[in-house]
Amino acid sequence: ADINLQEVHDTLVSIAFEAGRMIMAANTSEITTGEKMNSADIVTETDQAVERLVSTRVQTKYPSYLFVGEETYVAGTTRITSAPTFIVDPIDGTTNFVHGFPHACISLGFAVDRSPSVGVVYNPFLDVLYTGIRGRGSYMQRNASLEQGQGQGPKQKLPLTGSPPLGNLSTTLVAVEWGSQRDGENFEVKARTFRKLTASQENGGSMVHSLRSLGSAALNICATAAGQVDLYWEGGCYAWDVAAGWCILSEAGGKMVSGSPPDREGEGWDPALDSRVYLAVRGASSGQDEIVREFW
Ligand code: LIP
Repeated sequence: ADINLQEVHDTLVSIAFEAGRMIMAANTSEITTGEKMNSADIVTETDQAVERLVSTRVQTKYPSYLFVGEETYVAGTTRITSAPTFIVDPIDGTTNFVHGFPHACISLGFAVDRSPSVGVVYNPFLDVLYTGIRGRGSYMQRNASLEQGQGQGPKQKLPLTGSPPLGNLSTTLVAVEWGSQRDGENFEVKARTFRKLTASQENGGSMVHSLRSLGSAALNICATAAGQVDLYWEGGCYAWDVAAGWCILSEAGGKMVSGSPPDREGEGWDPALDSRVYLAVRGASSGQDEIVREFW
């Protein structure tokens, strides 16, 4: 049967606003946190409640589509198949949420044939909405939850500013994250990568303009799609961190490379098999492949 991506998009946008109200209603002084892998890997009751809300809403409307969510994912069991699948992070940026740093979002992705086909990323703290539909472009909107004529911003097509050439790595602003894994080879890869990016060229580095670490994978990808940063690299994302943003980024002419060194590009990933390393590059008339090569 034909899948109506516009309808899925509209449904996800209204769920995102509802989830956003739930996140904003949570009293940060009363947040109870739990730990997953370690003390830097936080989950709150709000993450779980928002995921229940989203899964109930989408499964009521689309009972035949699959649902994968961060809080109900089972390592080694949950797979992304070619079936139409909602891929959801109820709060991306949980650490920010817990600390009251206003940079967290709800990330609602929808994949068909493992290809990110709809993306809705909503930051309720700033009331900024990012959306994308495969083949139909991606957009950013401020004051998104307000009514038209009551202060709602226009839908701005992404990327926000034209795309000047990317140049080389040394002229880029790069978003990175430490993530929650703080030991073993994964930690070493991150530390080495950050050092290499920031060290002067005499010290064997690329000396990029700077690094930014804002605490939400999905918002980092959206910032890349918007052209506010040139690149975003992370050595430990899951499907729900990237699914929605991936669609928004590709529709903005950007590129997502997964694997290190890049083992595949574009479509078709498996959270159980991937190295979970992702490099997002903003849209540009040229130079994306060169930047990817230079990065690795
Ligand atoms: C987290 C991101 C964070 C990233 C982690 C993780 P959570 O998601 O927001 O920026 O570094 O890898 O994905 O746990 O807040 O949903």
